[in-house]
Amino acid sequence: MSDVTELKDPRDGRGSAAPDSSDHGSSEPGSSKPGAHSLSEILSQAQYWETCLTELTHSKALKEVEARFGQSPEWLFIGCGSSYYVALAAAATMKSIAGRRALAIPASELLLYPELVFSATPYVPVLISRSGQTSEVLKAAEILRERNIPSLAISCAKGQVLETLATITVTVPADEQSTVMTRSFTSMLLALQFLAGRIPGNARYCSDLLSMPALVQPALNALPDRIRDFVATHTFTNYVCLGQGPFYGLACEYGLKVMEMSISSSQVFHSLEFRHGPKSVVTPSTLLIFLLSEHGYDAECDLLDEMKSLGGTTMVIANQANARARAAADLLIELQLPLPELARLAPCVVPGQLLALYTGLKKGLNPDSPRFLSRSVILEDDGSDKRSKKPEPVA
Ligand code: F1P
Repeated sequence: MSDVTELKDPRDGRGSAAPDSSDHGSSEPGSSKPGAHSLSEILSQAQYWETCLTELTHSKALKEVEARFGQSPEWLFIGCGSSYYVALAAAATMKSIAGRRALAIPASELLLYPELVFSATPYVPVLISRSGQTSEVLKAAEILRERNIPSLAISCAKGQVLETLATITVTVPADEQSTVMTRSFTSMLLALQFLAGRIPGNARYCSDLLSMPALVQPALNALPDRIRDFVATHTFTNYVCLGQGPFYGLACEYGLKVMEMSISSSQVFHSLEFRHGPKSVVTPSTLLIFLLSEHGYDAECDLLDEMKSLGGTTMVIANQANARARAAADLLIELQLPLPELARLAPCVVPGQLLALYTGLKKGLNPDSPRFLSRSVILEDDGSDKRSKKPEPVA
């Protein structure tokens, strides 16, 4: 039996959630112009975040989650693809904000190496899936049920099988028409961060999250034109995405967006790991993307300087850049939010989404619907993905 809480869609009673995207090189939502859906979904995020967090504040099911799972010392975040990267960032938040042990795993790890995953301590499994349909996540949910381990699910689609397998399901209304996850990624992450704030009764963190969407909107408005111009004037052969701590999961999401939306080659590292061998790939046609943290700011700036001196092209995402970061960045995105680091993870994802979108468009692709991909991976009994699309030419 699953207790489902469904949050309201921001479009209800407020007209279209998507701002006019025509100024940013694409068309109105609903048109078939390449990338139109993704662009509108990316640009609508702050509005979705606001609605999602406001609804969560009053959510009955969130209270039930707190009552049922709030004392648990250990949390296990589980997902596939982008949802696994949500899991990585959510686990980092749960550790820092709620002081609980937390781990993130791809669902396949639980299926193939359960002995490495199951712990003797009671823990809460959190099953993350936009579609609520992904075979590996459903299989993981079944295994948890067989072991009588109560679970929490978070999804963007209601009425899916995942709901019937999880003990409590929170549904966030941030689904997309596009294949690729953008606002569902950031909205599910925010919902889990809000939960991490509620568990220890950290009212300050919850209120920081609630204030973030309105504070960040002006910075987000400026992004599409800047990133589109950067993409138009540069050509890259490969992309390297770097982040530490809670930013590592975001760097993984940057790498995946670039692969999916622009069919480009990308790699992801914990920032300082990049010196230990991978830096040999740096050329001017390598875009090195630095998600600068506050914790590691100086050490990450040392790396940024070093990679710039090796001839790499750099994109830097920071809350506030100092003169050093400014000098070493070919493209600098500053959010300038008066909020702590863990309340600003969701907006840090947006530059990567736009970079991937505009790169795909420049290559003549349709980032809404990348080749070979479907919105979720549903495996047949023989383990194959029968919905995998046939090859299409790449520019
Ligand atoms: C989502 C996902 C996506 C990915 C791909 C396949 O699964 O893994 O991250 O872009 O299209 O599906 P889910 O969140 O629905 O389980």
